[in-house]
Amino acid sequence: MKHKKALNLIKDKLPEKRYAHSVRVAETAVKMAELFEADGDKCYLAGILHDFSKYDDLGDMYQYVTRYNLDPTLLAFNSELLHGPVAATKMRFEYGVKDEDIFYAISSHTSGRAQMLLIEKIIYVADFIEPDRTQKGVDRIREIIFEEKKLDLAIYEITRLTLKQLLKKNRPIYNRTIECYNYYNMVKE
Ligand code: DGI
Ligand code: FE
Ligand code: FE
Ligand code: FE
Repeated sequence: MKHKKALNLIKDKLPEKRYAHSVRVAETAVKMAELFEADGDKCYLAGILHDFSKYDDLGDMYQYVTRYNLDPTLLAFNSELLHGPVAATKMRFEYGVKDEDIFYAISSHTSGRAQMLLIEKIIYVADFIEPDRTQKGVDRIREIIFEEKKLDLAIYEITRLTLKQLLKKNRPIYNRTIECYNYYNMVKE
């Protein structure tokens, strides 16, 4: 898919603020692509599309999980966790975005997972550190990326912060979030 088409697609579908967030994630991902020698075009496209399904109807999302045999344990969660896998599936089967890297990058952007692909890692991090993000710990993650250039360490720290927040709020934890935490805890150095 061309960048222009992707931009138009989300401009029509997402509220203004979410559109602007998506553009910032794409631009952050392109910066990171230079640093970590990834394909900048793919990073941009995945960044633009990553929150495509953020406001899709929840019942509709559950139907995609069943129809496309996505991980059935997703059915225990709400749109927070479903919007990545559903957006990736829609892009692949309804919009002809065949690229595997982009599929995984969109699909895992919320939970992460063990052994992510390079572009998948970049989108996971870019979503957390795009310039308008102000959450606790974000400046340290920016430093880890842009000064120390340690991608796996950044993933570990992001997953750790996310888990801390979820536990504090008594939220259920998705298996892949924990698998991501454990895996990057091991490989972070
Ligand atoms: O879509 P965004 O707001 O840009 O960000 P996101 O897709 O990375 O995260 C959406 C939310 O999902 C965020 O508040 C954290 C939450 N989340 C991440 N992992 C888990 C989770 N929520 C639950 N319940 N369980 C998880 O494992
Ligand atoms: Fe998201
Ligand atoms: Fe995220
Ligand atoms: Fe996002």
